[in-house]
Amino acid sequence: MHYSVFLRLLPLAFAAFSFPLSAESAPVAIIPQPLVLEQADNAPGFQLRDGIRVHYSVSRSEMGRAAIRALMAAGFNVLPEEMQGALEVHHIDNANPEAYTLSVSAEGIRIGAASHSALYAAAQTLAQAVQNGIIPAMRVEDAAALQHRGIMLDPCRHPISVADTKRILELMARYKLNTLHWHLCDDQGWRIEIKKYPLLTEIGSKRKESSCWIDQKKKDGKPVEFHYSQDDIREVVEYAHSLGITVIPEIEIPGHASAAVTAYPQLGNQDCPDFAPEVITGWGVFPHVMGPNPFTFQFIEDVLAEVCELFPRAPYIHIGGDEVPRDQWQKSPAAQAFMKEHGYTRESQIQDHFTHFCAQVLRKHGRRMVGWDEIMCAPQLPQDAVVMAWRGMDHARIAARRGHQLILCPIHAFYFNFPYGKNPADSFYSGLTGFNNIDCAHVINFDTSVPGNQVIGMQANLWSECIPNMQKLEYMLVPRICALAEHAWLYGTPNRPDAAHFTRRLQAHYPYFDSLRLNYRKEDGSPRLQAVQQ
Ligand code: TNX
Repeated sequence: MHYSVFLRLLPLAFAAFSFPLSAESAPVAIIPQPLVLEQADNAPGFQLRDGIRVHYSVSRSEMGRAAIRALMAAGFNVLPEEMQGALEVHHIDNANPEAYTLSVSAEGIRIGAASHSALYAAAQTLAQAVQNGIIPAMRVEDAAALQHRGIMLDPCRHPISVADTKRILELMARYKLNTLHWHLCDDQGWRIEIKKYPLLTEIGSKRKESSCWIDQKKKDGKPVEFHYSQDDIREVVEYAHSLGITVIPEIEIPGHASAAVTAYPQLGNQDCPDFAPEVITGWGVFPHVMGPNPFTFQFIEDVLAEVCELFPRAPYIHIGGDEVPRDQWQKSPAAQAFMKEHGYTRESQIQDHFTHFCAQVLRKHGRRMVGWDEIMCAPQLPQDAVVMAWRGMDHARIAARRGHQLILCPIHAFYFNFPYGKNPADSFYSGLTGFNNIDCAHVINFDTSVPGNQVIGMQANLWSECIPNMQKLEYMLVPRICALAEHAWLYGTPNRPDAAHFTRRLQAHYPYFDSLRLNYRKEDGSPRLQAVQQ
């Protein structure tokens, strides 16, 4: 694949990396580690003073204007152009659009980038390097190995406000994560306004109360009512874009559909005995799945049309597809008649039918489909479907063998809802048990190798059953987000730095977390600011 060509051109990438001691500045500690980083010994760095003044050529080129936006997104003050401007920007030819180069000296900053998106990474490298108002003299050659580097947020199980979502986006941008996977509906709540189906949010965004994780029978008695208006969605999408982040929405089809079916019972399998949908107050997998009927197929077309409009830059749209129980389809005479009509012999073929239908609808909108790895049960799954492999690396390797592009988020390493460690403090702070010991070293070292070159992305998923507030969310996310960013950026790179190298560099990032007042997890396992609520 194109990026490996780039890497082959840099065989000495890591041999060249060192922490030379400079009279001017301490070693820079960038996360993710750039492929080549040379910090000049004894050379004076670039003094920021009141900001970065651009060279006259910069605001005359599209690339230059994009660089200004990227620098501002990274927190720099960019000053108007002048003849002696210190910032120069140029295009570099590289098969990998994520490639960029930097050179910093006392005289100025030169950025080379293969695309606009690479400028965001270049700007964040500069931002991370700043020490006491100086960017140390250095030279960088860098490129992300993967084009999709992300975090999945789940505002369904517990709400996450627009303001808090923006805060998370800023943190993602700092570590060059360029994709937010937004899980917008589930059994416990429908969170995105759809104009054509107002009951989705009028009814489907409200639940009576929530379960405690450990003892699901214990309920907190607190009603939850939360959704994003279409204006909220646009605001988040635009804000993300200003930071170089693309938002990929997820609409769960045909399972995890209790909230949708509660709002519109016609979407469900109404002829099943005991059909009584409700927005779920517990956690797990629930029987309400969509029924294969004309109302449902029209619903999918309509909802995906609005979603495509709201997310104009999303190259693929996530249609869920995970954990689909077949019981209702077995019991529903209408679902059985549908199977007969199509010559289906197994209930799983109803899910396949939904999957193919979604792919077809999305294609009409010029988008590809991405789904959880269960979508692979469909025979002749469209070749351009992207598979998000969560159940483990076996499923990732199957997807690759079948020729699908894939995004890795194996539950064994990239589920940040699970504890960092095994000690009692960890399970106390994390709540959700199952897999544990997902600490930074594990995130860095986990074997994600897949033969071939089908892997296009990697992300961490932050399911929110046990994440009722931002204190807890920050604790679960930080600092693991840095380890994820490092693994994704350097995916498949020979000689990528080890966990000890990462941990050393991470030390330099705690002051940044402190400046944002993040409730991150300290090295002793305790939260930085305050106890996290269960
Ligand atoms: C499985 S991962 C799920 C989610 C849960 C998560 C943690 C996946 C595609 N589905 O619905 O939140 O486990 O409990």
